[in-house]
Amino acid sequence: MARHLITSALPYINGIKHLGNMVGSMLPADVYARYLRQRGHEVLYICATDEHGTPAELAAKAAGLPVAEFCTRQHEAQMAVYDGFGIRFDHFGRTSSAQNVEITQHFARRLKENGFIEERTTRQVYSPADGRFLPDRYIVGTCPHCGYQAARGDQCENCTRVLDPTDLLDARSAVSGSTDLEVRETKHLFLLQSKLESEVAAFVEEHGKEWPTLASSIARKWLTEGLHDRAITRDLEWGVPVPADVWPDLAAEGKVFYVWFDAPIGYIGATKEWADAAGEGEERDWRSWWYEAEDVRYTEFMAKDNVPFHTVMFPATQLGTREPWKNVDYVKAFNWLTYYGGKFSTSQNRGIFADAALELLPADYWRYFLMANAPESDDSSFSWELFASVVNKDLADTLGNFVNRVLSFSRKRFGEQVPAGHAAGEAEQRLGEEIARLLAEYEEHLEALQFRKAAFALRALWSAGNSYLEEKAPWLEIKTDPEGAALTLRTAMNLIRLYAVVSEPFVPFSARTLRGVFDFEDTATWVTPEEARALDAVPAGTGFTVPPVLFAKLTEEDLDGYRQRFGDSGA
Ligand code: B3M
Ligand code: ZN
Repeated sequence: MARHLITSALPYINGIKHLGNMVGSMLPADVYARYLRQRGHEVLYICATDEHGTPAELAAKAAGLPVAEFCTRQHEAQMAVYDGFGIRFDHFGRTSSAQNVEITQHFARRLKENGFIEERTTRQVYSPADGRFLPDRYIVGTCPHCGYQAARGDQCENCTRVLDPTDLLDARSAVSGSTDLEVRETKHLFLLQSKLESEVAAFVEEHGKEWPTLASSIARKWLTEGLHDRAITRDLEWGVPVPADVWPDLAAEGKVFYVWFDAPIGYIGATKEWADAAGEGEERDWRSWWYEAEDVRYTEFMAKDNVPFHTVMFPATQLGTREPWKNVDYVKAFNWLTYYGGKFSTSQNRGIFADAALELLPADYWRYFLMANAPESDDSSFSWELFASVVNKDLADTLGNFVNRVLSFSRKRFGEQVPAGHAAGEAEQRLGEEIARLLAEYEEHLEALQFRKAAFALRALWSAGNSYLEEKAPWLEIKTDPEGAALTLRTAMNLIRLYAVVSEPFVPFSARTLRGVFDFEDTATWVTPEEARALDAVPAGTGFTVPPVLFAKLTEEDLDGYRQRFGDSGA
């Protein structure tokens, strides 16, 4: 059996992520990791905060905090939210860790030794008042196209045109506001991706066949446009320093690596953090997951804008070391989740952020809705109306109500133990076949990382229980054939136990509640279609309790409140 390495794109440190970020990275990764663990695979799910770059420095400045302090706080805050969502990382690290600094510098050294990094002279804006070179984003001014006064040197936020700092009118430093700016020569390191182009193309050719079209087409498009050499250093205070033993001049000038150079290496860095955090007597070998790791299957999760970096730039970086680093095997990419068809926007208070979502409703509501509507083959749109209908129908009616109806009725008529009744008959036989078939489908979709289809199959499993109950109608059976009613309820309770086990990847909190319903030692981590067919794992006589309502229905009033608070259009 292969060992599974799973990573989700590293969330940027500058703020709490919104639901669109969750559904394109951490959430599906967690569903997949949970599923594989339940199937008995060895899984390592690694993530981290992506902490370097100008946005981090600027956000820290805006918060009035030293950048290291800002990142520490934000890292904790993000971790708490992911925990609330039930995201079970094996480790949630930081790209600013000592481990990542060490490995990033190692990569740079190897790339230099192999002739893939070169020092080049470039011309860049220097601010004497700040005593430093300014990255493009640190220069603000008036957009020459639309007149927007706070345009940044790389792009105008208002008209979205890409700019060069020298295009700006009344250019000034974002750090000090000084308008005394000059253009000076400076040196930067360039990654010679052009030299690695054919190797990367061969890599994409070989592995991309298996990827979803979204990922492979973006990778191919980038390759067709040609791999250009790329500056991989910046003039920032916060970042992985250029190693002084190799580039003493650049190190003395305080150059650091570009955030997209050290961020993917951060997957490896965070794995080393995980190993270094091992407890007494615990064996954790980070290298075995990344170096000469032929038995490892590596799956990455990300939104589509991150695909070029993961399928082209990071593989180029890894290949250029001439060391046997583990490359990605499968790239699961996602389109955008929109809010009523528009972009999520923090500044315009539109859309839902992960912390606010959890204040509103428990994690399982979001997890199930988001995965059942994941933007896999196309963008998908969030609306409160759709959300409420999914929660009310699938979660409250189909799963929640089934559980409560069965358990409450049985308790009322037969007491607090699973009733005995007749042996299974023809209806139970048919139900068993149906359940086995749906479960096989569910497994198949999860194996293929088809999350919408998997959620659909899971809902069909829940629905099958409802149909069976309607068909047998134990509330009528009880009048004429109490033993028959007992059989129906016993069978329905076995369905509840099956749901408890197999729903975990999507709704782990509710699954745990369901597991607690029956007073029996349930050591199964999964139920296969063959095992499910008999529906007799929970024997008659087993004690049970009726849990509180699993999912509350959302009312029109609730929706009005949400729409008011979060806005109700993408405009
Ligand atoms: N932090 C991009 C983003 O937040 C970036 C991903 C890094 S993955 C190595 O969208
Ligand atoms: Zn503009």
